[in-house]
Amino acid sequence: MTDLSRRNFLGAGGLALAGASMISGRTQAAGLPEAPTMTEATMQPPLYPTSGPDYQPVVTLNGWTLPWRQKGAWKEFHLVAEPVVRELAPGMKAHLWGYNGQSPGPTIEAVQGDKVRIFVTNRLPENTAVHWHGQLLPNGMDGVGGLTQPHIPPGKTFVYEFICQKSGTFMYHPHSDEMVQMAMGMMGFFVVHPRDPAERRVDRDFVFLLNAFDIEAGSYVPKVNTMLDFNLWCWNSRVFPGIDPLVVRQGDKVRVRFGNLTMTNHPIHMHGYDFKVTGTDGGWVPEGAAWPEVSVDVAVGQMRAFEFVADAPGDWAIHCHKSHHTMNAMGHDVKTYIGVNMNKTAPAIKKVAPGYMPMGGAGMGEMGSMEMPLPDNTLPMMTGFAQFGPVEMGGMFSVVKVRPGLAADDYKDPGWYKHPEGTVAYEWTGEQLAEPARASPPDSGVKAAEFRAIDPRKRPVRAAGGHGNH
Ligand SMILES: [Cu+2]
Repeated sequence: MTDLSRRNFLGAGGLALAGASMISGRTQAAGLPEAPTMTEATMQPPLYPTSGPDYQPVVTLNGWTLPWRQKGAWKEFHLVAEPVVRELAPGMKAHLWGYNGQSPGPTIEAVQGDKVRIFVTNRLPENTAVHWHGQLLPNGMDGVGGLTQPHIPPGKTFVYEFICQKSGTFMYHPHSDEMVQMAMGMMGFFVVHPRDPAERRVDRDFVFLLNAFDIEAGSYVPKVNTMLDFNLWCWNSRVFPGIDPLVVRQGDKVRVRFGNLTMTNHPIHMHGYDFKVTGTDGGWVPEGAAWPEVSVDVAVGQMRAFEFVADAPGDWAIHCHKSHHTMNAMGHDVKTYIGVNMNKTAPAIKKVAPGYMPMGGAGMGEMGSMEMPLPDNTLPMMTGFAQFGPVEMGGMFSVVKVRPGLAADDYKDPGWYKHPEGTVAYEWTGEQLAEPARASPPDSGVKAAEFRAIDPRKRPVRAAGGHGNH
């Protein structure tokens, strides 16, 4: 495709596509809209509409919005299902399946009442089909292979046509060899904006999908039959510290939307604010009924949206509150060594397992600052550094960075928050403090200093009657 015809195509999508150079075109058979592709894993600028009703576009964490072509009354999109390489965070790439060069696929944005025509080309080695999760549409457009349509064979293109009947938050994903294709990363976000741009208007609107992979240390391809014990908990197929910050101008009205295509629920918790849950699977929550929360649980297959006014500047953590979901692969299958003196044990283990590193005799926090030898293409389980030291996180964790005076479309990482003097927790160096009152614990027969991870049933048997607790 020539530069000129590409410009014509992008004209439908918008001038604001500053990252256009990163979108490489593909020549399609006559009549098909271009299927742009993206390989950059960083968040692309919002794609403003240049035709049709106005709206405030969303930004996709570590992702992008699929440009479309207006053809008569129809907005035409082109998805290509294909194998992709996705960097999960610097230091690890995964061999996945996705759409248009990436997992997840691009976000689709439309307006309530839009007629959308979505071409889906299958470049996978097996059949696929796309389900438009949450959309109200004719049964035959619902994308359930075998049930509502024939599966799309490799090499073929199918067309989906429907009217976006209501605004809200939706997803798309395969309904054909579904477990394998979702375990391989096939999914995308779908946002339908209200017809009236003043309705539910916000200044910044962030979207991401929750997804999970099970990739063994040192390997690239997810295990596709894992049911629960995934080891990489992702937002848009990225893990901390690879997940973009949510950059916000102080005073902005902000919406965060997410959909859950993992196999478990995720209580998403944001620090520093309470927020209102304004959107669920079925649509918008009436304003008077929106619940105040600081965490919102999102079940398997659900979508949620919450909103807040960003009045408090700072670097506010946002994360899943299941603590093993803020850890990367190496955090799984680690034995508990609290209280164990590894100085004695480690040399013995090192003899049989060279390169072995003792973990966590005093908790695992020390892991956050350690450079431990890892297999290639493997992320540390706890990682990331900020201005005060190691963050000791991984997985589903990012930072909402609220700053005064940003430009309306400035999503660049502003660096770490400069705290006003006297507003950071500090070490006490004054006079010795009196001992605080404390509860006296029941006697378990072990002194606190000797708490360790041993099975009490395996302790030597005491002589009968020899224990004060009886
Ligand atoms: Cu979680």
